Parts: sequence; C-alpha cells; structure tokens
Amino acid sequence: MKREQLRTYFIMGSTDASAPLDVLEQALAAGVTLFQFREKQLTGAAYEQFARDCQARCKQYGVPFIVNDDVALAVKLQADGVHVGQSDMAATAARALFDGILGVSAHNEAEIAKAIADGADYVGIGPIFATTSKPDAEVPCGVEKLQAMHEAFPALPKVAIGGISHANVEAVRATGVDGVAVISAIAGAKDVASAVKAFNL
Ligand code: TZP
Ligand code: MG
Repeated sequence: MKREQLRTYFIMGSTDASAPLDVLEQALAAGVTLFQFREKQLTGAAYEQFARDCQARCKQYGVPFIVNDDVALAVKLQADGVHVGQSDMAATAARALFDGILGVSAHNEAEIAKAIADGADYVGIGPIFATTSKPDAEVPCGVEKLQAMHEAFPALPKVAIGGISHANVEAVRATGVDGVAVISAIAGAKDVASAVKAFNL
C-alpha cells in the first residue's frame, strides 16, 4: 500500500451517522484518503448491501475500501483491504485468505512486531485519547507513547486512532505517523466536508 493512503482514514458504520451513505459521499468528495467499513449493527442481506453501497461510492472516488473484522466479506466483495483487531481472526489466517491490504490493531511494541511477522501492511495504534465510539477500547496511550512506537518501527505504515479531533490532530501528526483514523469527528460533524478538510490541512 501507499503510506499516503493512511493520511485521513475515515471509519464508519450505520450507527455512527443518521444518513451514513450521504456522510460517506461528502467525506469522499472532501478528500478522505481511505474508508473502513465498520458495521456493528446490521446483519445478513442488509449488512452485505450496505457494504456494497459503501464500496461503490469508494470506487467512484478511487479511495480504498477496507472491511473491518470480517475477512469473509472482504474476500467476497474483493475489497481493497481488511482490518483485524487483536481478538478478531488471527492476522496470519487473514493473510492466508486475503491478498489485499491487511491492517492490524496494535497497542504496544510486541503486538506491532507480531503484526509485521504476520504480514500486516499497516498497523492501527490506539486509542490515543479517550473515545466514545468503541465501548471496549483499551486505556488511551497518549502521543508520547505513540511517538515511541513509531520510532521503534519507522518503516511500518501506521495510523493513529481514538479520540482524534481538530484540537489534537496536529500533535498526533507531529509524532510522524502516516495518518489519523477518525469516526466521530467526521461522521458526527454538522459539516462533514469542512471537518474532513480541516483534518487534511
Ligand atoms: N479503535 C480504537 S479507538 C476506536 C477504534 C475503532 C474508535 C475511534 O473513534 P473516534 O470517534 O474517532 O474516537
Ligand atoms: Mg475488530
């Protein structure tokens, strides 16, 4: 993958916005560099259709479409990528089933080293700050710890996640990581386009 694709990494599912497909369209038009489909509520045909609708919009804008958690869906839809957490399918198994971009969530140096060995193309590190978008998120690590993890693995593409807002994005970018992954500060914004543009400054 290209590291620049991680710059403004937008994540959303149907519970993160009242009109999610409209929000996605606005976010893509305003310049998000990657989209992760993270759906925690819909199931069955509605789940798959929502994923396909998101994927079609990403294709229109030439933005990579990454599926969270669900490797089988990523394979079925020929998504550009899949992202797995520490308690999802093991990264080695995901790598064996799926050829595209593989992202892995990591919270410390040991998990980052394992993700690299397992074939991850990038890691998502966080939460950096407190978040209301993931009830089971771990304790926030802060920007100093993030910078230390970046410096320990400089060659590995990385995106920071968790509680990232316009108020703290500069401090996060200053660590040297490739990008910021954001749910609420974009999906919940009154003006989605302005919110995205402010992250891209
Ligand atoms: N993983 C770690 S924190 C988080 C995820 C999925 C939620 C990020 O959402 P927000 O609203 O940008 O804090
Ligand atoms: Mg997960």
